[in-house]
Amino acid sequence: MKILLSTPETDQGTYLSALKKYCPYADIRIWQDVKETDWQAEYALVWKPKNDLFLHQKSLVAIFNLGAGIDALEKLPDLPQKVPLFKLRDAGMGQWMLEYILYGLIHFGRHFDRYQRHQNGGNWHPENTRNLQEKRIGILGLGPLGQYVGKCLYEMGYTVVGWSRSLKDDLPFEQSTGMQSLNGFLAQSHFLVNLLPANDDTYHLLNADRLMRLPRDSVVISCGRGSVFDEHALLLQLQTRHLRGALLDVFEHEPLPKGHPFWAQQNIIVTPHIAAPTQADDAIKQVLADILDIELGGDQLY
Ligand code: OXD
Repeated sequence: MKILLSTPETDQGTYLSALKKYCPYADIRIWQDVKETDWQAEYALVWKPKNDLFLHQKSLVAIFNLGAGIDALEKLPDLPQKVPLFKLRDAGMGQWMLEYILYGLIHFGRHFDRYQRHQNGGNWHPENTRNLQEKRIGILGLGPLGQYVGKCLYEMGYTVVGWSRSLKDDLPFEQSTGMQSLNGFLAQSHFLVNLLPANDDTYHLLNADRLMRLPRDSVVISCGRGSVFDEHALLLQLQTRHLRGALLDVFEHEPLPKGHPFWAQQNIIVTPHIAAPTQADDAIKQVLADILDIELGGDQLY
């Protein structure tokens, strides 16, 4: 089996070790090291690869995106359209995402933002705190990560409502489905968690009008893709304190440019796209299970 690995922006060594561990007999190459023009891989495992990979590799049976979001890959002009593309589903990222979101819930929900300010002023000032479980957590996007996080929060006793374009089976929490229900869903979300991917349908989905629908004092936690928000509209809602605060991990342009007003906005916490890093071991196990499925003639293509 011939496997090509290309993750130029991340440590390829950890993926390579995991591949060698779980698939010791495969012919595994890193894209930069492929010198023979006739060496053609069957499977390409990639994260933000260079476009030229697809100009030279013409025998691919499947492409595996080593992340959940395929937006960067889809922008490459020579990405073959007929080769099946797989993406990571959970592969160990769900737990990381859950922890990130819990941090945002607790930071704002238990008033740690205010206690920080009180401490700066030397003030001993207990805040009036309501049970966090009475607030509604709206999960925007019910892909594998949204479903995982929603189920965990629900099982922990939180009130969860999920929104997606189509109804998902077997979820224990309430769901809102389709564009016609979006405004109603937003109006009930005291915490809005963005787990939507970047595509034409989600671009600036949360514009000024929709952000206004969120209840006063609500909190935004964004860890899907940043282009889902109109960032100017989000900033305005935070400046005017219609929104209480935001924990933002993803942005329309990354890295977030120096001088972007989000950096200095006091009720925003900026993190550099670290909510749920790909876990090399889990990712490779998922990819190899999918390859086995293909080789056995399975039809579970994603
Ligand atoms: C992903 C990401 O898509 O890390 O997996 O953003």
